[in-house]
Amino acid sequence: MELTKERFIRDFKDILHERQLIKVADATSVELFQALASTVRKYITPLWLERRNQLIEQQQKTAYYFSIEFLPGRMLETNLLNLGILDTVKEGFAELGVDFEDVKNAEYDMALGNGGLGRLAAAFMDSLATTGYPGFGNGIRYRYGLFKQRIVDGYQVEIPDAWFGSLGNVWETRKDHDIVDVKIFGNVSLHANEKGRIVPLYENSKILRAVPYDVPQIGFGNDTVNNLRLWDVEIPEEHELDYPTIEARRRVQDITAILYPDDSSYEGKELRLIQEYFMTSAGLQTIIKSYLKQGRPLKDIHEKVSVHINDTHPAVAPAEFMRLLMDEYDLEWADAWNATVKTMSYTNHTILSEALEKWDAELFKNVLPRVYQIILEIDNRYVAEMAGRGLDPQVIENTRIVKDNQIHMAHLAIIGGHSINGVAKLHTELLKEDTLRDFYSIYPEKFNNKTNGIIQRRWLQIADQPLSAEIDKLIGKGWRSDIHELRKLLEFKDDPQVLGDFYRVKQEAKARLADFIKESTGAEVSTEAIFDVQVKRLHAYKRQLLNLLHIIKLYWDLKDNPNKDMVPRVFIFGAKAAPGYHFAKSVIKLINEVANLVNKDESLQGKLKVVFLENYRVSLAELIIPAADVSEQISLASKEASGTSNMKFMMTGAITLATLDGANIEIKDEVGDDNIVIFGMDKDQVYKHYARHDYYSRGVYESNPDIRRVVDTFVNGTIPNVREEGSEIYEALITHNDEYFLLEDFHSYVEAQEKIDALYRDKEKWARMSLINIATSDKFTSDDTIEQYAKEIWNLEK
Ligand code: 26Q
Repeated sequence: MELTKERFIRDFKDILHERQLIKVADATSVELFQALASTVRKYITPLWLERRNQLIEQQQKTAYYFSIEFLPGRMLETNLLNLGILDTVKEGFAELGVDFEDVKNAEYDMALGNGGLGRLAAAFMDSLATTGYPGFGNGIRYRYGLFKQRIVDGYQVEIPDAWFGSLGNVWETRKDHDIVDVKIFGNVSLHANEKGRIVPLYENSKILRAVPYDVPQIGFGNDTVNNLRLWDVEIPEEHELDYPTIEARRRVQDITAILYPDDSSYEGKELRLIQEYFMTSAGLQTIIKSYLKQGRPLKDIHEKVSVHINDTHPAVAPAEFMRLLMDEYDLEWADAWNATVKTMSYTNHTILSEALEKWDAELFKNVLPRVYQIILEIDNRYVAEMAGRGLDPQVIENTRIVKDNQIHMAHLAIIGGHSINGVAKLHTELLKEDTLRDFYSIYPEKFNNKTNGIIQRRWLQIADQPLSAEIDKLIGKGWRSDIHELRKLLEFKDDPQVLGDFYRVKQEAKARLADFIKESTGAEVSTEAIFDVQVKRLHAYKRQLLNLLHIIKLYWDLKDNPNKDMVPRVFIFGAKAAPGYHFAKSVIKLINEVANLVNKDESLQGKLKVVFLENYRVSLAELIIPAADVSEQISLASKEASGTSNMKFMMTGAITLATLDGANIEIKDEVGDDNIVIFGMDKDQVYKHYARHDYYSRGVYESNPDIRRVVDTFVNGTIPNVREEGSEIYEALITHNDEYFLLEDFHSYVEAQEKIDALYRDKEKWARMSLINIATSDKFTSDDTIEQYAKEIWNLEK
């Protein structure tokens, strides 16, 4: 949009005076933020309305992205950038004497997600608007987002995240006219109505009110505004007698109270099922209503609507859609099923078996009696159809939805939809060959890959402005709207001047992070050191512990030989552990105590520092990632579906130290073998161990004195205050046979780290690698990922 500085200043002052009754000079940064956000909203409103009208008029096919998590982080700067008014606002603020950074930092992260899956959903919202496709999000307006993490005595402490606090969420708009009801519990019996149709009769069910709050999603430079719809729950006034106690009312409010803080693990909790159904049913109901306004037949709804199921959390969608089409809108089974399968599509985000959602049939039936009946019917018809095709009975049994008294949500999503995709090449291959092999044999045409992506605007333009400015100087600003122009940087890969400038920009980012580290932890770190970073959720398969084993090895090396020739290293961690994940919490404690041990030890001459930054979140990532020299992507091969932080590090010029897992493989394909450091077993070697059952970690431990020395450190009193945690970790590695093969990959990892040390000594060579990483990172823009979803899965037009 067009905006002059003068006009902005006037609008901003008006709103500040009107809303806060205060002058600029007296306002706090929170008040300034609120006023600025309100100003932005004012600018968005006409575009938002126009978009709505345009979509209604043109009757374009629309995709709805159903996700139990959305993790946008802060939205102010992205909104300004996408509207094309970021520079104007900054200039205006300079004139008003307001520090833009302070105001920006006053915004709370919107953290309605755990990690990769939620962050990807938020990225897709931005990319849908940016590419101009009609694509809307559908999720839950949690009152508490992902917990805030504090570290106390080295332990993780969780604090509730009351993210919209007392001020409310400035970006949202409540939409009373789109309120719908959602029914749960009770009994259902089937009766014939006057037309002879079988209809369900509900008794004693509970009725919930679903209230939508819409958050605008602004496209970059195209004045397009899409919608992220988040549902809140209320008690319908006309049913208030059903909730006669404070306890009963609270149970309703609980439905949207908190985001489950588990990542990659599943627990069969009733409340979680209600959350999933609540947002799915509410979303589908409004979708059908708005489709019907077009005056087209419901049985053709798939021509105008796509519903995407982000992991299995909304996978009740096919069954609920069937229920709505048949029970509420009188469609016959065959028409309803045809429309359902053509409407639904599903993304799988993990092959870890503990993450696959399976609901206990009794629990499911109790919460969703009618949907349960429909699932049984879908399952029966599936079995009959497959038997009719002469399919191997074992394959049918493996793939059916209801078995062993459990409902397999992934199976429902695959059978009830037309597309299933993985999130990186390797991941999709593993789904086809292994996890979902039987389904692949039945429906090969449903399987496809969509490698994840990231929003380059947030990670390069916003998070790394100095680097962006440097790039502008070399290749102009075209890359800011066409990321593929980044490849032009390759022309400069042998230009010592350019490489020197890139090196300097990285050092500046490191200096900013070093200041923050000093401020938040007290640790002093030198920017001459290699900044070696691992930030992501804490999980055994991601192997933060392998990183720690290497740190302990370096500690002993330096103790043995204080003059060891090594480039100083700062190991930086950021990670939240699921509150009930004991092992992960022990690893956090150990990292912190190793930090205490090494950071204070003068004999190490500052060559080794360890920093754990608390409360890792999107806004902290924006500070940390541009400052990394080394990106640790060290999951056991086959376990990390894709990873997305790996892409962010690459884009801001870190060198990836990685296993051949997830999207690391595709990063390697882009940068070439010389510009990445790969180590460890590949997926075939891992699978061989599984097949042969021949891994014996105690054997590795006993026959390798260096490994023994490192592992023994956990239990011999070297690390202070870790008696319990140390022995737990020791047990996991030695007694419980080291589930993620840390000891097997240890030597290869140490060698890779030595290679990093050697490479870093040649500054020019390092800077060249860094430049090549940046130049080829265009491959991972989520704008392209969304183009692929839109064309290949959803069949959208612009
Ligand atoms: C399920 C049931 C009950 C409670 C919680 C959950 C739950 C919640 C979140 C299960 C899984 C998740 C999150 C999974 C996730 O983030 N997976 C990551 O997805 C990224 C985007 O595709 C990939 O890059 C990562 O590799 C993958 O780990």
